[in-house]
Amino acid sequence: MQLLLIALAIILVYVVIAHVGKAVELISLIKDEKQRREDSSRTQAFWFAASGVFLGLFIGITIFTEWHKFLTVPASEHGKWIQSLIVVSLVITGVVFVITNFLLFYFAWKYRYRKNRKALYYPENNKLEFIWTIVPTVTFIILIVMGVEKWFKVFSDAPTDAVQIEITGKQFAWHVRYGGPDNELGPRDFTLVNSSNELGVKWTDKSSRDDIIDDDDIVLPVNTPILINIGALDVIHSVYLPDFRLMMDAVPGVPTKFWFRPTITTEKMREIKNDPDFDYELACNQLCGTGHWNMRRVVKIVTEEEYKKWLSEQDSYFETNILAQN
Ligand SMILES: [Cu+2]
Repeated sequence: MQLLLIALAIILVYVVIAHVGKAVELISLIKDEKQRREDSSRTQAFWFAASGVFLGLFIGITIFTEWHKFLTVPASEHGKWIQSLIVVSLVITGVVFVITNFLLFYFAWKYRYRKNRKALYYPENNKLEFIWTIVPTVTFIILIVMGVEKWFKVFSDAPTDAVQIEITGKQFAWHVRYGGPDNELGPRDFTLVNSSNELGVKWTDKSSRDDIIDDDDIVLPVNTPILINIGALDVIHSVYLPDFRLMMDAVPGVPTKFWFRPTITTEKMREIKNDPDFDYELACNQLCGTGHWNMRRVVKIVTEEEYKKWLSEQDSYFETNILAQN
């Protein structure tokens, strides 16, 4: 019985709505056509402008609350340059975005249809066209020149005293090899690759003997140039160190490299972020297969003294693995 009453009530509400709708339609037919167009134009313009206000609020609040997640503190020298380029580009495009979008929504409201208003015929204005061609052109040239200048600095040759390391990607891990006490990476030869020498390091070469191959956290000194030699054994991976603003593809058969100078130790960054568990990370930035997510390594940036101490405690891979096996 109760269900039947509810069903009847729903049907009744539906009938009332349908009749009200019909009545509104009849009234609008009585009004003249132009007035109807003006009314509907006002409604549409109002909701369009309202959606603009909503969009503006949404974007503003998001930028305000999420900005710190978007651009974290850059932990390398060139990271600061890249950050400043991003900020300058964002400020310029942001101002233009706000002005043009405000005008878009405002004009849709201001110039809505009104029955007593005639449209103005305004075919061209050469001065205006000249301004809106020249201003963006000059702005873009300035941005590009700033970017290219930094590009050449980022991709310049590494200083000769740079700490040499090698990062090689494979499904699904990174092989990290350090130059060792002589800071020189021993040569590799693909004909030497086998199950106990995946990288094909030429162990007969003297410079290979002190190389360190370590599967633990990557340890690097602060304020020292570091040259990463990058490669891959199977598919394309990508060496991604977001806090240092560093990313370079690891391509099989095509050695790539990138040098950078970390400026903030892990300890210091933990203080800056007020997060005692923070760690820099190396991630793979190419979807390289099912275990892609697993290619994470912790990177520890330590003081130069700590780095020297750590280096002196490491065993040469040749002595502990190759010699011991034979
Ligand atoms: Cu990968």
